[in-house]
Amino acid sequence: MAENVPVEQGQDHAMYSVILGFVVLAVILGSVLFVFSQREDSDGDENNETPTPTAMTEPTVSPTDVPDGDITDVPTPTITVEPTSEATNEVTFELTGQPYEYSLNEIRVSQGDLVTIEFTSTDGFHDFNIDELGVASDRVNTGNTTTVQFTADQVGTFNFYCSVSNQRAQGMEGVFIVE
Ligand SMILES: [Cu+2]
Repeated sequence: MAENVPVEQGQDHAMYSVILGFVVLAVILGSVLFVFSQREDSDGDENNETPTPTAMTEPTVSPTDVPDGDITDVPTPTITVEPTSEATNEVTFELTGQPYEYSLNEIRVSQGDLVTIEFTSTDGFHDFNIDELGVASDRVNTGNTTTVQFTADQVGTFNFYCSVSNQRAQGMEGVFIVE
């Protein structure tokens, strides 16, 4: 009779082992299936995402960089070459006026000169004008100076004169020659 107890216990152990085996198998199978399903999902996602950024990146970079570089490089050397402004010759005359004459009767320049007239009244109210060249200075009184600047763009002999009252008729004029 003493043998019955261990036999029943052994059968119980066997039953537990079988159940445990099924549970372990179920867990392993479930894990394997889960891993496979995860891989399929992740592979699908990667395949869908990969071509999209690649396709967008390549056309954006290539056309933007290449034309900008070509357009920028071409005009820059053209602008850098600028030795054309050397031709301007600047000449300055200091001129005074008094009743009824200027300190100079004749002023002579070359065509294209940039002319500056610094005109000072030493006595009375005077100005400096050349109608043909569009020159008309401010009127200045005794001790004051005014400056006019213009380009002698046309060849010829012109009169400069004072426009105050009848001072030109009284002799306040001169000759401005562009040659
Ligand atoms: Cu005058």
